[in-house]
Amino acid sequence: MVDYYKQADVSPIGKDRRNHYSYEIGKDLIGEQVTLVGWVHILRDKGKIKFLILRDERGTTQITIPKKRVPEEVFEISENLKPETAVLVKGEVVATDFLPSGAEVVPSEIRVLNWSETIPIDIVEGKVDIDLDTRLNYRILDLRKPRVNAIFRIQHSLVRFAREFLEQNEFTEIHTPKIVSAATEGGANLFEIKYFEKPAYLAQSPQFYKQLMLLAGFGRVFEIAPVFRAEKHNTPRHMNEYTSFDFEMAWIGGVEDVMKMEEQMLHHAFSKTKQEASRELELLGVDLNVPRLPFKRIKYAEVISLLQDAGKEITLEDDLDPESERMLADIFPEKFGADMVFITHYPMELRPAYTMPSMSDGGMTESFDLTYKGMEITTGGQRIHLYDLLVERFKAKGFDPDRFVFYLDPFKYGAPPHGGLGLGVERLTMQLLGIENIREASLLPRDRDRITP
Ligand code: AMO
Repeated sequence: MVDYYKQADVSPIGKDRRNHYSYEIGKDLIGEQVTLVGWVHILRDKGKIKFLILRDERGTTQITIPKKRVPEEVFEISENLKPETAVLVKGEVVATDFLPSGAEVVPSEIRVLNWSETIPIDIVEGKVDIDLDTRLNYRILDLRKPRVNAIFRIQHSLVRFAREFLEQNEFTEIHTPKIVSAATEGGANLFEIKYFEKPAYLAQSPQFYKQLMLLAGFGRVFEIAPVFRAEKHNTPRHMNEYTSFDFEMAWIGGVEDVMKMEEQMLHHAFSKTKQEASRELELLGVDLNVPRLPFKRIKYAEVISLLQDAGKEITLEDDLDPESERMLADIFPEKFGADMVFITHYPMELRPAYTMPSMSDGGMTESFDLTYKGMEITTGGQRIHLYDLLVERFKAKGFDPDRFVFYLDPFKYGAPPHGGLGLGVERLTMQLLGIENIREASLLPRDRDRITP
């Protein structure tokens, strides 16, 4: 049998198992034997003593290797280590005054689990400033940086606790097709794909299917999945694939029920993330401000007036452009003392065909966007559940109802009043952490120029 380990000049983990993470090495473990695994983060060679900063998934700790106090072979191995070598370290935790943790590890054994070639980018942050494009080319290594990794642990926490909230509130998680036959959000940014003999598209949103699942008898549903937008331009807040966090609820009294559910969900997710991801937030220097309930609500028409007052040339017929959003990032905190603001009652022209027209505000809709520090992070609203009105609105938007029979037809059979929303997971993350470019909030971003790694 080939001994692959011998061939590669490395050792197997064998029976040894990690019994601590690096960040746990502190005063309370002094005198204990520990087994750690991870990567060589930094090596400082002071001749007769070497310092190895070991990095694992949760942090770093110092392994101090004094020639006099460690077995000869341990010192020898330490001379061959290079940044990013994967190692297993066994040793004793000893006290030190030189580290904030008050403890370090003196090894009795260092085992090389895998060698690393010289890395093309620095994992140790702050050493060399490289541009985002280069970082993304080496994204797998880039993600090893503790601060970059932390972004996704925080994202995980936000999604985890938002999901937890929905589960506590009778929502069922669903998985709908991403290969679809028609646009949901209008045709402009649709990716066409080759699907045997027929044209097909990548889903822009689970919109139709999440609604249809309410008609199928699920009272409340949610889905967290990729969606695809053929945005032509590279902007700091658009990608061509992003993670859409959608929910949809039946038997609502109005759009207010949807907004209430969202604000409570985000309040829960933010509060729990503040506790559960405190180390990651601290690493990024972010003091997470849990938004106060209820979030402020303001009508679109009033937002337009506020922008006009601030000197912006804009009318009710216009969508909010990036400049408007930047202005609102200042206006909202000043006026309302809040980061989270719902903008409601958008004009019918600016909303998709499935949006419920408003009965109180003529020409407007029962819809909303949620803005966070000025940027739109969510779109939602009450949907049309009345078949005739739905067909009328499809025609008014220039869509041929015959092409949407699969969606429209079920509305003939007692569709419940309902509404819901779509939240961009990366946008939520970037706004929360103060990240400038949405690509940094995506593990492997897809944009006009990038489909690798
Ligand atoms: P909308 O198209 O506004 O609404 O999208 C919902 C949310 O998704 C995020 N988002 C994006 N994030 C990154 N890159 C993009 N190109 C991008 N486009 C949108 C934003 C936005 O608020 N079906 C409706 C939702 C609904 O009504 O339920 C929809 O998709 O955060």
